[in-house]
Parts: sequence; C-alpha cells; structure tokens
Amino acid sequence: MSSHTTNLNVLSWVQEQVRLCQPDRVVWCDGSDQEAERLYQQAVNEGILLRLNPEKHPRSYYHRSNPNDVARVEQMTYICTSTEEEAGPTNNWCEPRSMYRRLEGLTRGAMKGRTMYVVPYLMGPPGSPLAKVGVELTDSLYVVLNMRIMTRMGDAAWQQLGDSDDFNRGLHCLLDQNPERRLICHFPQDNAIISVGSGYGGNVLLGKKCLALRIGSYLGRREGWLAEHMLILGVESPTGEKTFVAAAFPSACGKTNFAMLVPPTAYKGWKIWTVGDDIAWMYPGADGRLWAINPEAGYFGVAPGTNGATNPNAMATIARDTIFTNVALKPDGTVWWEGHDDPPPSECLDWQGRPWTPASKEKAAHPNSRFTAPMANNPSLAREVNDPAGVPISAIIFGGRRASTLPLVCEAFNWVHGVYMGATMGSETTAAASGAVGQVRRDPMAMLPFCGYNMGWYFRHWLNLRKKIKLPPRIFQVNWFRKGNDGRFLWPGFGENMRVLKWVIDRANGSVGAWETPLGWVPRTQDFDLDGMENFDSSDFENLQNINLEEWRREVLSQDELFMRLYSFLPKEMIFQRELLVARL
Ligand code: OXD
Ligand code: MN
Repeated sequence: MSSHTTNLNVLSWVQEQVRLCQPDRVVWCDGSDQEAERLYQQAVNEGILLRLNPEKHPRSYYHRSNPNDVARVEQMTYICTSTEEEAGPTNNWCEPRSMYRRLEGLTRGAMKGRTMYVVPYLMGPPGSPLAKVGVELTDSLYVVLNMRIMTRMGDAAWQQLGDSDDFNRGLHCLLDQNPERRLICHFPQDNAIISVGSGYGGNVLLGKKCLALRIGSYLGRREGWLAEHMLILGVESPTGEKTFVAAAFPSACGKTNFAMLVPPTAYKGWKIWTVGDDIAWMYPGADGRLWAINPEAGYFGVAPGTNGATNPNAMATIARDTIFTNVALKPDGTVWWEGHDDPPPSECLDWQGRPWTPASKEKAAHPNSRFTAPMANNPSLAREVNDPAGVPISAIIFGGRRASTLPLVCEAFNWVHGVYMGATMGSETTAAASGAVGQVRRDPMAMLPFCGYNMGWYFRHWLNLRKKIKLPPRIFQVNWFRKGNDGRFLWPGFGENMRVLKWVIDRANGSVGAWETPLGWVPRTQDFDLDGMENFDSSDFENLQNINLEEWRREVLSQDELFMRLYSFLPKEMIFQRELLVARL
C-alpha cells in the first residue's frame, strides 16, 4: 500500500522500525472513511471488536481488554533523559541508551506474523503554530481505530509536516500483554515514545498522554508554552459574550462532564461550549493574553456515571460512531454501565464476558471503562475548536477530589499564589491509574502522572511565563466533592457547577466583589447565586465554604511531603507562599 508521504525522514525511520519489529505486512493508514470501514470489518472478523446493535448504536463497537490491562500504569511509565535531574523526583527515570537497549530486546521480531500499521496524526487544528505531528507504528487495530477518533489522522498530518524532520516517533507493540513486560517510555530529547505490553488507551494512544502531555510539557518548557491536563470551555452569556476557561482536574474527576455542562433552568440564555475535555496547550499570544488549543479530536471518557442527567451532551455524543471498552454488554447488542439511564439489565455479560445479573457482587462495567467518541458528535462543540489560534483564556481552575478541607471555590490573590494553589493540589486517587483508589495524594496541577520533566522546573516555568502574559487569567481552586459528617456530598455538582462558573467568570470580567480569607478570595454569600436550587440554601453554602483551621494545619503539613521531595528544585516563591499561608492561617 502506498505511503501517502514522500518525507524521507519518515520513510527511513519506518524502514528501520520494520527491520526491527519484522512485521509480515505494513499498512500505511490514510484516515479515510473507506479505510475505517475496511478496518472495522477486519477488527470484527478478528474478534477484536464486536459490532453493536446498528439501530441502537449506529456504527459503534464493543471491545474487551485483557483484564490485567485496564488503566494507566504509572509505575511502568518512564521519562528517559540524559540526566536523572531532568526527569526529576516525581518521575521514573532511566538513562536513554540502556532503556533503548532493553526495549530493542523486547521489540525485536515482536511483529512477526502480524501487521504493522503506520498511523500519521496531527495534534491540534491544521495550520496552528502549536500543532504537532506524530507517527505511531502499532500492531493493534484497536489502537488505529481509536487514534482515528482521537486525533486528526491521515493527510492533515503529512500536510503539516511537509518534508520536515520534526515529528514524534511512536512505536507501540502489544507483545503478549504480560504486565511484567509492560513499559511506557518517553525520550523527550528525541521526541520519541516506545510503549510495549499494553493495549489500554492511556498507555497506547500515543498522541494523548504520551505526546500531548509528557513530551508536550517538555517541549513547552523549551519553546515557551504549556501542555496541561485541562479541559477548555466557553461560557456564553444571554447577550452573546463568550468567556473561555481552562480547568485542571485529575483523571476521572469529571472533566468531561464539566466541559459539556448544561446550565440549570434558572440560567436561561446561558450556554456552555466545549473546546476540549482533557488536554490544553496554552501559549502567550501577541495580544498579551494566554491562548489555548485542544490538541485532540475526540473524547476518551469514563463511562460509569455518565447518563442523561450528569452529562446529556456526552450521551448524545456517544449515541453513534463510538468504541466502548470494558462496559457491560446486553443480549440485544447494546451497552450498559453502573450509573446508566437504563436500569440494571436482568442479565448481561460483564466487562470480562462473564454472565452478570443484578444479584452479582461485582460491577458489570469496569470502573475505568471508557467510550471513545468523535468531538464532531458533541452538540455543545465550540465553533472555535478548529481555529488555529485557539481561544483566549480568562480564568484557570484547579480542582481536586477532596472529602474535606477544601472549600467549593476560592480565588488566588495573584498569579504566584495561583501557581502555589495548583502546585499543592491534592486529590483522592481514582480507577484511571492502577493502584489503590481513594487515597489523597499531591497531584500538582493534575500533572503528577503527566509532567515529562522535573516538577520543580515545571513550577518555575509557570512562574516565568507570567512575564510573557500582560493580561494573565485569574486562577481559582474548586472542590465539587466535599462531604458532610453523614458521608453525603454537600454540593450537587454537574449542571449546578454553572453557579461556580458564573462567579468565576464574573470575577474574571471584574463584575463582582469577593471576601478575603486566609486561603484567597471567596464569594460573599449574597453574591453566590442559589436561585432555583432545591434543598440548598445559604447556610449549606457557608458549610461548603467553611475553612477548618485544624484541617488546614494538617493540609499544610501534608503539602510539605511533596515540597520535601522537590526541595532542591523548588522555586523560592513556593516556599514564600507557604510561609504566607501559614501566617494567614
Ligand atoms: C485520561 C486519564 O484517560 O487522565 O484522560 O487517565
Ligand atoms: Mn486525563
């Protein structure tokens, strides 16, 4: 099959990898609809995908992963830079030459009897100064079909690349999916990624976490921009003004829901537009503002809990053209998960293909089961998503999942304080990464698993960028997950988060006052809109905003653990901010 490119850098690198992996066939993908149709059919024939009920789920498919391979593996994820210092204390590090050697041992002949697919892809709108080209070589048809949804795959990439050598070199080999031989390795200095032994999205859709975040953050520091684990949304007022906001939350904390929010009925005429749900690339614009693009073209969202009430736009998005992974399969060829609109089916197959009934003790869908769906299906898709310049960001929000301590919303006093807020973010772990769930860990800017270099230098980069942004976005912290003594969530969340967003954009636009607390600026109760809320009044709001000094003393101590780890790399501004916070408390 023709390669669709005459780029000699690409051709010679692919040739080299073919010699290494020794596939029986090489298929150059073009991203066309005809190709997709052919590859979906082939995936069905090979048992990789199952075609879902075409009436209820048009052009949609079902996939079960290996049960040992259902989440990102942070302990097997490496940043391979020439010095350990560059990777920093929060990353697994390995010297590049020895890791290349180890990987060569694993990948030599790994595609014998198999097909190597060459997947050219573009991250970002075509023509954007920030867009990046990648080429992923993979022996997984599931990866090809997911990449086709998640990125701009095919000619857009070759066109952006021209005859340049500036593209990410990605190699993915499934191997035997033995966790012992699973490695996700980044070589930022070579703009290269090698991922072996896994088929799980976050480990193998190399454009997403590996390129757009880990390699992206490394390149961003070198080139003067930021690659962030952030959604981007636009708030349109009834008079048609649009304010864009970027928000960082750790994995599986509701970024997709927030990015597709439908305002409550009391917000007549207000509209939320989705630019992105997971990743933002942000750069200082010539006009002095911070601008952002979404490098992706689809959503790889967590299925459980998604329904017509929590996220109607996601439900519309995944109504067709979607790949479902590790959800439950009903006898009529439709899918189900915990928290679906439909009641639990009287019988179905669970995510491992075992018979399941409501009496079963285990969950039918894996807690990290996913949908992969094109953004073009999203009814709330922002028009600006394809704009090469992106959108101007007026506010940045840092959010965590915390049962206590953190108030619903709080604004930083200034940029440096905001960076401190982001840097000290803590959140309870979720099923998106393998390991224990529900433990509070420090997750700076929600980037702990994704920062491709020294986290201390990353804070420095954030601080330095301020000098290039004349009109910096305001910075906020939110927590949708605070619980009362009875263990119930204090805040209803989902669409009601519009109320928090409204205060945020009013602050960003300078149209509302605030109350000063030791943590930052918070809404005065009378300014926070509770109109039309049932069973929620101003005393509930004050409960949510309560600052408990005892909890905060513990919080500051627990923040210190991360600061100690990073101590020799920590910008002194972070230490000052800590001292100021302690003094205010
Ligand atoms: C994701 C993640 O898949 O953060 O977006 O794990
Ligand atoms: Mn994510």
